[in-house]
Amino acid sequence: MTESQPPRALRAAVDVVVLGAGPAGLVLGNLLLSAGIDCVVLERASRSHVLTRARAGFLAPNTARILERHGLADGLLRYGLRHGTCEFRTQEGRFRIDYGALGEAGPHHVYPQQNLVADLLRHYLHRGGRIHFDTEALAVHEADGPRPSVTTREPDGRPARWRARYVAGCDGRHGAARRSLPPGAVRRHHDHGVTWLGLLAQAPPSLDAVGYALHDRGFAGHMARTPEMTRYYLQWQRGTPADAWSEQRIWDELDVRMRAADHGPLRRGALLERGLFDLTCDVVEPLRYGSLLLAGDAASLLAPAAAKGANLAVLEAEILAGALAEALVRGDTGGLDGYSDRCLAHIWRAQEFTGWMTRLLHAAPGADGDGDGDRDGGGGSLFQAALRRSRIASLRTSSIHRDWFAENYVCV
Ligand code: RFL
Repeated sequence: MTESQPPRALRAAVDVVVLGAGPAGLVLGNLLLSAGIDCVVLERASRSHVLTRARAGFLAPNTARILERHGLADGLLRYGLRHGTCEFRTQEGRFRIDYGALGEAGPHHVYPQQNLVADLLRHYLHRGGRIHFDTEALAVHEADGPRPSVTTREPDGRPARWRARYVAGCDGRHGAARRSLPPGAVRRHHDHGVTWLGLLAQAPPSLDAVGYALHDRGFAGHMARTPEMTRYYLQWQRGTPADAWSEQRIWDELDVRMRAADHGPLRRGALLERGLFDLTCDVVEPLRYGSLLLAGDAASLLAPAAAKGANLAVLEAEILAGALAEALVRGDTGGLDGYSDRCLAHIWRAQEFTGWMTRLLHAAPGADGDGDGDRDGGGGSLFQAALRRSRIASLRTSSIHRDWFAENYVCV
């Protein structure tokens, strides 16, 4: 804040300021409005950016149930695809797990995250919700007291301050909520040592399953998004720019790793998006600091290998909305007191499975030293490769292992 730009008059106080208009923030905003709680959502990006940001697609059965319970699932149920099968491709051949038919949970709904966000925003506005785009939260202040505030940079570039009873930090891993945590906050962080090149192809899915290909040259993945769009992933040399390869080279490499020669060609199309994702993860503990509460990626970041992040964000938003409603409507803060522990149990279970899945799909380069001196660039050491083969064999042959996989794959 500079002297030539004095803070704008204090914005009217609200019960809850929600930072971020992703799945966590918009589910929370909708549920708070339904409970009669005054809130405002502050979003750094523009409306058009928020409505076109392609990320998640696989939504778990429990996520669909939560959205349905609160009247937010119309688009998902109408346009979402159902997906209940994984196909693993290895040098020993391929096999499938019909995870949607195993266990009790059921299949995933495949629905692009930007469509879900558009639905959530439409419902939020329809319920009378207030949202400010192009408004960046800079810091959360006085979270240890009863009247926290948020300083922002408004769309015209001037600073402002918002007062609230509670602040919900749903602004992702690089947001203001994380930056405002007190010095004692713990962020447990792990780097799986693997990078993915994430691709969005304007091409129909090539198989009617999630495809996980394990190859000496590195992992490749296939995930449907819509009948016209497919996500592909390539394990990538960290440090190599995303645009280092031509489209032709990328498709040729996907063909090799997905073993198209044995299992059928991939349906090619223009690559609309390329992004690099280091497979890192972290958890902030606890998730509550007085009047500041974290949810979604702001609370915990997961590697995308097991498609859990958006699902956790929705679950945590529902739990947080219930706890805030109890506190603000009935004066009972028990739900807020237990919020962190309740969510962390889900988060650590999701982290554990995601870590297992990440180790199944790749041996991180240089992950161990088995002394054989025999390392390859993409797949890691011989020891790691042998462990992976054994894990895969167990998954292929053990019905108990497949049941375990099915339960954990869709559970949040
Ligand atoms: P989001 O969606 O990042 O939204 C946070 C919002 O906060 C805004 N923001 C700020 N606003 C105000 N002030 C600030 N200082 C701010 N800083 C940031 C941002 O602009 C943004 O609008 O977090 P949220 O709501 O917690 O949701 C989390 C999910 O987006 C994320 O976990 C998933 O996308 C992860 N993920 C997947 N999750 C699944 O459940 N299923 C999947 O299939 C799946 N696929 C994926 C994924 C993530 C991927 N990437 C990005 C690595 C596929 C990919 C490629």
